[in-house]
Amino acid sequence: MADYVNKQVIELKEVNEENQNRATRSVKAETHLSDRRLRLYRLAAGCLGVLCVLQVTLNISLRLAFYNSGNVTEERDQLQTSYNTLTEERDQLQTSYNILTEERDQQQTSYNTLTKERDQLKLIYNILTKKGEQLQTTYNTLTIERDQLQKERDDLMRKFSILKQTCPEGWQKFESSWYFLSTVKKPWRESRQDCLERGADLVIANSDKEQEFLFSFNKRAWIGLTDSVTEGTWKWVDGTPLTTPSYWYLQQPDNGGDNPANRKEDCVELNTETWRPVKAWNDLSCLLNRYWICEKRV
Ligand SMILES: [Ca+2]
Ligand SMILES: [Ca+2]
Repeated sequence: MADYVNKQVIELKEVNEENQNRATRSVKAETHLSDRRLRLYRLAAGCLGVLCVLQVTLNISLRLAFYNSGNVTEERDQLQTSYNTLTEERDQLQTSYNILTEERDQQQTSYNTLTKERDQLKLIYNILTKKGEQLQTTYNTLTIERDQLQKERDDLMRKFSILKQTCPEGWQKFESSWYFLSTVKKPWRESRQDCLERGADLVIANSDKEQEFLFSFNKRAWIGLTDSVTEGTWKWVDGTPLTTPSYWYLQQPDNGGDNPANRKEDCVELNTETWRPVKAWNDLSCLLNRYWICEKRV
């Protein structure tokens, strides 16, 4: 570019020198021309020089514009390339963003569905747990009722079995036992021995009804109660202590009272002098002879 400008300047100088030479030659050749014409020539030469300067300036400007235009185009192309690259990357990013957004929405939908299913399962679990507890309670209740029914059935079967059995001769049946009233009188120990030989023992009164039944024999008879081991501690012949109910007569047991003739009283008879069945026991000397009542549970 600089070379081109220098070249143009040189050409301009050459043109000016040529014009000056021509003017000199014209002055020499035409010295006779008038001053007016000389001034016209000089004016024309000056104009021509100005035109040459303008042309050179125009050429330089055009070259500069062209050169600049070339740089701009290259930069524009680079910018266009960068723009295209960025646009392509932006589109790829947009596509990735859209895919990720769609996947996120799908994950969110799956999460919501799983959460809903979990809540439903939890609700079902709670309902089943409650029903299980109710069933357990019902089962426990039914188990208790079943055990009670089995016990009642066993009792009924036992009573039915007793009812089917026939009393041996001389025995009487009352509820779940057989009873034997002796026809002779003996001391308490011999009386008990007789019962044992019959596969029974002296009677044990467990209830008002049984006591009333024994009283109905209307005999002064031994029962299976004694304090012969420890005075004042009454025990049945099966070893159980006397608890309620007890059916002592008035002021009994008295172990003979203050009368030494009564001796020690460690065995119990039924007193038929009273009119109250549940107030009929009297302690008496075991050596005295009395009827006796045997009892055999069946
Ligand atoms: Ca006594
Ligand atoms: Ca007495």
